[in-house]
Amino acid sequence: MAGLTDLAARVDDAARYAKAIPQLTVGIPDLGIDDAYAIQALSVRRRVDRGERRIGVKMGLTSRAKMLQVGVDEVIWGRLTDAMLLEEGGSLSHGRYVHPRVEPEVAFLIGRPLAGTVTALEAMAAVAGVAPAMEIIDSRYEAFRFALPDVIADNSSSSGLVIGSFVLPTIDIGNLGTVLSVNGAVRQIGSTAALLGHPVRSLVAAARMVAQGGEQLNPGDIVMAGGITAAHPLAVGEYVRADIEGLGRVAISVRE
Ligand code: 0L1
Ligand code: MG
Repeated sequence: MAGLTDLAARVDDAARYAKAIPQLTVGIPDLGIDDAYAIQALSVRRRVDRGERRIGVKMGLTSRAKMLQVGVDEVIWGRLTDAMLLEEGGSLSHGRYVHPRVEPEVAFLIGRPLAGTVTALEAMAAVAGVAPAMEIIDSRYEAFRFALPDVIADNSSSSGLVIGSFVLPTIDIGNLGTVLSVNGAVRQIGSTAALLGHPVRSLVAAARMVAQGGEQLNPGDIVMAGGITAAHPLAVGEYVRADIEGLGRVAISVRE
């Protein structure tokens, strides 16, 4: 089997140059989850070595529907860097990605250190703000197909994020109606309850999983809580907007 460092370079290059690669598990069918997270960490370290700054984490497969789709009963996580931030109301270049998709999310802004096994109450007490958000996911694997270790190694498909205005976490975010529209037409509807019943459960999982990786959530970190609806495949010329009841809206356009 190729070394973990080589595999990290493979997924990092695929993301950097927007060139799809075969699934790692095709060549390495017994690639394990721990090795997959090690590849992810090494690939993000390459980005940090190029000058990117870590700004938080994304949680993935946080809805039962997505878990069933992939055949797992555990969420996954990935690392966010400043190079992935997209300006709210701005545009993204489709050509920078392999086959990008967008999904509406809730973003948490961490105000106090958080790690390990925590209750929902403790997790919310560490939150300084909540915001409407969208994640750009882009599998670096051909045809957007992967097994669980593949997607974990590929930074859990995370590629970009658009964050709206943070508000104080005083509103109940447990069941907020969410609409994803494209060029003014509704494409997806859902509720924040799709995120494990309540988005805070995603934050609880984030605290546990980063601690398993020897890390913690720090003040100023962003935690993307997961896709509220199915992801929408992006096309050039689209104007995509997510509206989350009571939280606000966030939008982006797609250029070549
Ligand atoms: O953010 C997500 O839930 C996506 C995680 C990876 C699966 C996918 O790329 O659809
Ligand atoms: Mg997501």
